Amino acid sequence: MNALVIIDYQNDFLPGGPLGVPGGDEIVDPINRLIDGADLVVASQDWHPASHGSFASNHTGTKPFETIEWNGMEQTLWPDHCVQGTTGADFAAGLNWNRVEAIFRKGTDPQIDSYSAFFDNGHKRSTGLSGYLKSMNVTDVVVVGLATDFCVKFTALDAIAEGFRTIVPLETCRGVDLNEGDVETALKEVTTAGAMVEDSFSFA
Ligand code: VGL
Ligand code: ZN
Repeated sequence: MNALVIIDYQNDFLPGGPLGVPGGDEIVDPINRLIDGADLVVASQDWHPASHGSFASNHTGTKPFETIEWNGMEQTLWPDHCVQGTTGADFAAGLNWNRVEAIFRKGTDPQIDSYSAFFDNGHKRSTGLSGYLKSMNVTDVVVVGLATDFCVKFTALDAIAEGFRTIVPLETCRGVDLNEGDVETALKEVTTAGAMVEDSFSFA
């Protein structure tokens, strides 16, 4: 049993949005092909309260994309994005959302960020995704969406740690590359951890 896990394909992460990922609008067709072929399709949704501590606007004297120490962890500060109930937090048009069986929201606790669709960044709280996939007898997970060097990366790392055979098809992901080379480094980490990073992929 395989599952397609669509990461954070939301309006605020598309070009023109406050946290627009370059080329984020170019991955619709290849993701839709995977949606058609997957046994099970799930999605994550970045879903922050306006008071979220990952927003630079909630720390005086900071600017977006700075890194600070926050609650004992390194945190990149972001522009306000994916605020609960806003259009920016809505799933972006173009994907065939009808096949999505379950949605896992993350980043809801104002005191911690959550890049992975499985756990928060402190690995303290589970979203329930792992248990859900296991209850559905999923063995193979394909991770697609935004952004390669943040939420896709940490979701893939957790998928491997949770024991899933994990595939990341590059044609279905785009990265932020805050510093040039971040995407390359992320892909190396994911590969080293045991995921299969492939240019393109299709379900047999
Ligand atoms: C993401 C930064 C902040 C992502 C979410 O989906 O990759 N990146 N929140
Ligand atoms: Zn976020």
